[in-house]
Amino acid sequence: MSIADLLGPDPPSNWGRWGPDDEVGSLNLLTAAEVLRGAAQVRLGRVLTLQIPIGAEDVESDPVYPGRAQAVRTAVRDEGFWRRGEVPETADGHHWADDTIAMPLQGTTQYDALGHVWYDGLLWNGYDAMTTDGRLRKCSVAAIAERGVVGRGVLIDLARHRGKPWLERGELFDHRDLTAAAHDQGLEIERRDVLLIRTGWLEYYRTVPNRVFYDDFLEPGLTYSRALVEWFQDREIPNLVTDTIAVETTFEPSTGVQLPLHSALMRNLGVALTEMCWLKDLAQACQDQGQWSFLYVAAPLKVVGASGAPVNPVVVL
Ligand code: UVW
Repeated sequence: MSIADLLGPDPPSNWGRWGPDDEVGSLNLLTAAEVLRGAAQVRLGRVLTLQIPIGAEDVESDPVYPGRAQAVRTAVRDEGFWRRGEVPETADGHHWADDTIAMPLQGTTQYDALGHVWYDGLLWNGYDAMTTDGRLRKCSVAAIAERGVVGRGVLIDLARHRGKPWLERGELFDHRDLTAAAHDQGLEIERRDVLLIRTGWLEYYRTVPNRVFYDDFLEPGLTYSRALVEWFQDREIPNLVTDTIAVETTFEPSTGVQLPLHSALMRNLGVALTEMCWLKDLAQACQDQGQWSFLYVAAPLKVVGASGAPVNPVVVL
């Protein structure tokens, strides 16, 4: 089955809602009033960062979607260059360290650009898919980066709700589970909340060898139903943030369609997707504080024309 068949001829859509030139979609919902609503959640002034490290030495590799390369950071200047006589001594004795990095822009915690996925030759807001040829001339990640993302964030801890350290391979949940988990946590998911969901999947990643993690790769997560997409549209969720590599379960179980929510939420509703966030420490902090809402602040790197870019989101409790 094709993705167009799965989503149907009249899928829930926000195309045109913010005009014909819009490139940031549902992030338009994060108005100044939403920024203030986010700031009003701050009680302790406690700051947490959600990016996973690039090139961590205590894991076998950085998590990436199968087929993507690892980040390679290379020192191009350090003390070794001078000690080995590979570079001339400076007149003033000043030494330094410099690096380069080569990596997929989706190879760590990152925002997908709204132009990252499409079907039927059209991307978000009806732009022609050929606007992606060579570089994204519409809906690149730079549009999200220029705007920034600030609002009230809420964390739904699905792993905690299900009484396990992490969800299992391919384990599914939907909007009803999110509501039930929020209820458990004494939290109400409000209109225009930035929605963070913890599955524990990156924590699982750190406990097993890569060959086990990537064998028959199938992430846990949300999966497509029209009711789920309507729930996102009704609640005007501007941004979905998870601790999995690709936000949703890898294949829709009844059709085998790969990552349909990328299209249903991002292409059709303009919901920004943020992947591979480290949510364990945030979950612990929220539990300790008995408060699951906070100020959420993020801006990916301004990579012109790119389909996504690394980000280190900041949460303030
Ligand atoms: C894919 O597009 C496969 O995944 P992601 O959204 O992680 O970039």
